[in-house]
This record gives sequence, structure tokens and C-alpha cells, in this order.
Amino acid sequence: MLMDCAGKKLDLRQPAVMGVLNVTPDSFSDGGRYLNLDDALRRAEIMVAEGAAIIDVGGESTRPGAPPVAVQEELDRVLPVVERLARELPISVSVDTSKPEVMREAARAGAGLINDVRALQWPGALEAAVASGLPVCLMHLQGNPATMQQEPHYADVLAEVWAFLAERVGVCEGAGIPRERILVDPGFGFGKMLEHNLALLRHLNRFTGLAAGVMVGLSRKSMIGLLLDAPVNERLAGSLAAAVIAAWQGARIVRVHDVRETVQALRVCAAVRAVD
Ligand code: 7PJ
Repeated sequence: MLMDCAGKKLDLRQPAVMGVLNVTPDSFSDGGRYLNLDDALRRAEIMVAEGAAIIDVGGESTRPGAPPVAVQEELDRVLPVVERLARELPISVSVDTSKPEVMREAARAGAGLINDVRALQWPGALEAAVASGLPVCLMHLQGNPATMQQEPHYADVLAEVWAFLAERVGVCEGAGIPRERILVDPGFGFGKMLEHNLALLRHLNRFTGLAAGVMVGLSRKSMIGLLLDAPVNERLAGSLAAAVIAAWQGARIVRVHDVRETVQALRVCAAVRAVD
């Protein structure tokens, strides 16, 4: 399956790797490193060379307790990077945002996908996404980033996350975004305890029929850290294991910091699975 991302094709016949490019001063694993435009482009070019199929640019840190970012601040962080990468890279650029203004301007600047951890629930976001004509990724989040890890609670995490995503897919379809342009993401670590994250990963295949594909972000997350008792820079092997478990169950996009290693791991996974 090929997804049209503002003219660039995203090949989802095999699991694709999305490289993370945070342009925030405070992200948990690479905050503050790519604030300069040339540094951001250089980092993105490395990820392309390592086999990334798409680069996700984010200007709002959603780590637990992160402070909110004003619209203009997020626009200032994200737009120059999106514009430059969209122009200079052979692959498409995704924008990780919940703000309609950022969606609109990023689309104008050449972004090829809207990745919203709040599933287009903020006022105006759905309309902005529809107007952009771009594919979207809808993620599940319980609560909000400031407080989401304080007391996440579910009676049935699988059923609740599934029902939320199904509802959001329905709303998006109703608003005019065709199913072929909708990805869903259970939102690992977003208002979830370890047991919730493990249940979602164990049964990820239940989500594959909801829309055009499942995306996951597991890279270096605290669930890996908890399982391994390892700091953020020592979570590569655990992140690869999680990526393979997701891809084995049909995840189409894996959002990661370590592109080269993930591309290799997923290539082995895809060869054994041999789907097309
Ligand atoms: C995710 C994301 C994720 C999607 C972040 C981090 C935190 N977008 N943005 N899914 N995570 N779709 O990279 O750990 O899991 S920011």
C-alpha cells in the first residue's frame, strides 16, 4: 500500500521507519539538540541515509509534566524545519502537533502527514486536517501530558483504546478524511502504566483493521526503561525488541530515534513474515 503524503509516496507494504526529529528544548531523549536549522537538516539527512521512510518533526514536548507551548513558539520552532526538509529531502515530512494553526502552516510549508497525539480533538484541528488533504495519525492519550502518568486507570485497556480510536476514525471519515489516509496509534506511554503498555503491545494485531494502518512509538520509552532498569541512552536493544513485536503483528509505521538499527531489525522481521 502506498500512501500519498503531499506528492511523496510512503510505501507501507513493508513496515516503514519514521525518524524522530524533535525541535524542542526539553524532549526527554534528544531535547535541545536540533534547534538550529542546519543541525536539524543534517540529522534528518542521516536518518534518510539510514533508511527512514518519513521524518516526524515535533515542536511540543509531550513528556509527562512538560509545560504547554504557545502557538507562535511552536510555529517558530517547526515551520522553518518542515519547509527546509520538505524541500531538500527525498522523503516526506510529518508534523507532530495538536494545534490547527501549526497543521495549516506546516501543510503549506510542505508537510506530508499530520501526527496528532490528541487525535484531532482540539478545537479546529479536525477542520485544519481535512482542509490540508493530508493523511493523519490519530493517537490515544488518557488525560493530558501534564498529568497523564499520575493515575492512569482502565477497566479494559484494549477495549477502551480500541473504542476511542474507532470513534475518532469514524469522526474523521465523517468529516471527509478517507480511511485510506488514516493511521491509528495506541499511544504507548500516554496515560498508561507498564501493564497497560504490555497488554496493548501483546494484542496490537487487534488494531490493524481499524483504518489504513497502525503506527507505534515505543522507542526509548519508559516502559522499556522499567523492564530493563536502564536509562534513556541504554534502551536500544529493548526498543528493537518492541519494534519487532509490533511489526510482527502488522504495525505499518514504527516511530524511532535509532533509525539504522530499527530498519535492520524490521527487515529481518518482514522477510520472515513475508507479507505484501
Ligand atoms: C508518540 C508520538 C507516539 C505518535 C511522541 C516520545 C514522545 N506520536 N509522539 N506516537 N510519541 N503517533 O517520542 O517518546 O508514541 S513524543
